[in-house]
Amino acid sequence: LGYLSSKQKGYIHALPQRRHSSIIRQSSMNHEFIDVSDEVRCALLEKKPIVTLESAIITHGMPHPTNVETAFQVQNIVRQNGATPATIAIVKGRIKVGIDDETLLHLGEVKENTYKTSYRDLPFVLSQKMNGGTTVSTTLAVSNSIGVPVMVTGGIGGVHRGGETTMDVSADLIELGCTPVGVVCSGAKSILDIERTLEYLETQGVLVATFGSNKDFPAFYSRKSGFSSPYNVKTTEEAAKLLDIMRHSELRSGIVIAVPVPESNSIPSDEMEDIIKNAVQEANQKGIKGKDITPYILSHVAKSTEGRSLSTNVALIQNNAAVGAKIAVDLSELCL
Ligand code: PSU
Ligand code: MN
Repeated sequence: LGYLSSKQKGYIHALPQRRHSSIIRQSSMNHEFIDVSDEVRCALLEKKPIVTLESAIITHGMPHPTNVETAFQVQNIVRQNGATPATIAIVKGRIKVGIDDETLLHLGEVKENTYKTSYRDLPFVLSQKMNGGTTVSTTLAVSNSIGVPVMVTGGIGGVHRGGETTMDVSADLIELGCTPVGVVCSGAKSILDIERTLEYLETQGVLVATFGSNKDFPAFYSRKSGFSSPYNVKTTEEAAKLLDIMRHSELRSGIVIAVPVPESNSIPSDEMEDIIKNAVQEANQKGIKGKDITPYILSHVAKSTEGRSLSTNVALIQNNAAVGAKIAVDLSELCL
């Protein structure tokens, strides 16, 4: 502020505390489109720790009935660890924050007319009054709109293999770049180009930290990807401190807290590599494109590993829910 006159400086300091400044482009949604459940509303009013959860993993990421079983377990794990779960999904064109059990069962069972809703899909799904499973990108925007800085998922989308020519880069990375929310995940699947995904996150201003002392950015099924995270956080308190700074400094971008899958549930990366190569090749041969690629490869991998990848997927998201809830609790106890 050195170039301003003292009068101008005085004026700046007299400005009211700025929230969601128009200078910074943050993803945020008008509350008119959002219905908040009673449980989540109470938690918000009482400033209790809350964790938001995405729902594309329920509608498109996992087969039935594992998807609904896992979704219920994850909500309970968040509660057991002292936070309120807020599963975000779209029901008949309304964005729901916190969904009741019946709705969750329905979304997990009936796949027709249920859209995998990434950020760009929102106007369509809302205007057609459809149901939608929200990807990380959409869930981030909604989470920020209601002021919840912690979100939990299994894995984030990323730069796809061959993305340097196809330009298939998940909207998750773009939203992370303009939404100050911490995403607790197990890194990104090695169906993606992890090296370029990390580069892209750096460009977007997204801090990436592996949880624990392992340098590697985790590769979802495997604890190691062969690529280092720029940072580590050893405890949930340390992670909470990052999110606290993110909020109070009014940064534009989010943070990725990458939690390696528990050792006993991990699948070594060399074992996954062949399976993934086949899946990517088959997707290319069949001409699978765009938003259908991730779900296609996920189900192919689940079949090739005879369900082992699915139980790994369940284990890691359960673990992420516990870590995410603890971070939310620690964050609520911090005041800067
Ligand atoms: N990775 C997974 N499981 C998932 C997804 C990613 O291991 O279910 C879902 C998430 O909802 C993520 C989305 O936000 O896929 C990314 O899709 P795309 O690559 O089309 O952006
Ligand atoms: Mn894509």
